[in-house]
Amino acid sequence: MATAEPEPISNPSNSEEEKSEATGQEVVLSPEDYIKHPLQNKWALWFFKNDKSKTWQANLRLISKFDTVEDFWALYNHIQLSSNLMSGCDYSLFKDGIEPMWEDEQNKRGGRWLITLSKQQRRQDLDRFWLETLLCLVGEAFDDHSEDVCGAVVNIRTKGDKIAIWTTDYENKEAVTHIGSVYKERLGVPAKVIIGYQSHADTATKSGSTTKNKFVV
Ligand code: MGP
Repeated sequence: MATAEPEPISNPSNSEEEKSEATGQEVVLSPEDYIKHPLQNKWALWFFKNDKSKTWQANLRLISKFDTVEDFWALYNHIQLSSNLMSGCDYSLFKDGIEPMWEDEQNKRGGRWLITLSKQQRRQDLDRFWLETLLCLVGEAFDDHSEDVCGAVVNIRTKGDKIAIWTTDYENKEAVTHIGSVYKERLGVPAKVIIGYQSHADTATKSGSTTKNKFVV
């Protein structure tokens, strides 16, 4: 990963020497002190703003990409909280190379674990659920099944906000159910509250207001 690559160091102890400004004495820096902490994947954050004069795809904008812990926090701290966005807006965080849309090759056979929030939950839960979702992604929280994760989306909507984790293949039952149960636990959703997984194919072709669940946890 380019940003995490250390400069070549001639020092055999793999540490760097630097003069302390205060004392003028040499201080030894270990790589921990000057290398940003690499993430397993590179991620891209996208923003959607509902402008009805444009197509859905034209309303989607890439904000920026990061692949270190430090750059994740720099970006997170720089942008608005989800609860401050206007209704109709989305944030999406996807692995670099996957576009946050059903049509992407990595999404078209996939689906999403959907968390639907009540209007009151915008104040109570939205921002902390979204941050926890981001941490599940960048921290690869789903063990080997993290490979199936494509990204996550938060939709800010007057009728009730939504947060979802998108995975690559709804037929990968083991991966999908593992991701769902870990995600539910990480959010602290009570056991009696059921969350559902729907395929994008069903969501994209739904006729009524609900899409049938392929899995629940
Ligand atoms: P939405 O933004 O996911 O949910 O989809 P919203 O606004 O709560 O609406 P609801 O239908 O779920 O109640 C709204 C609309 O945006 C969809 O009906 C599509 O027209 C369009 N849209 C959403 N997504 C995620 C995609 C996508 O991946 N590809 C394309 N082409 N259109 C999409």
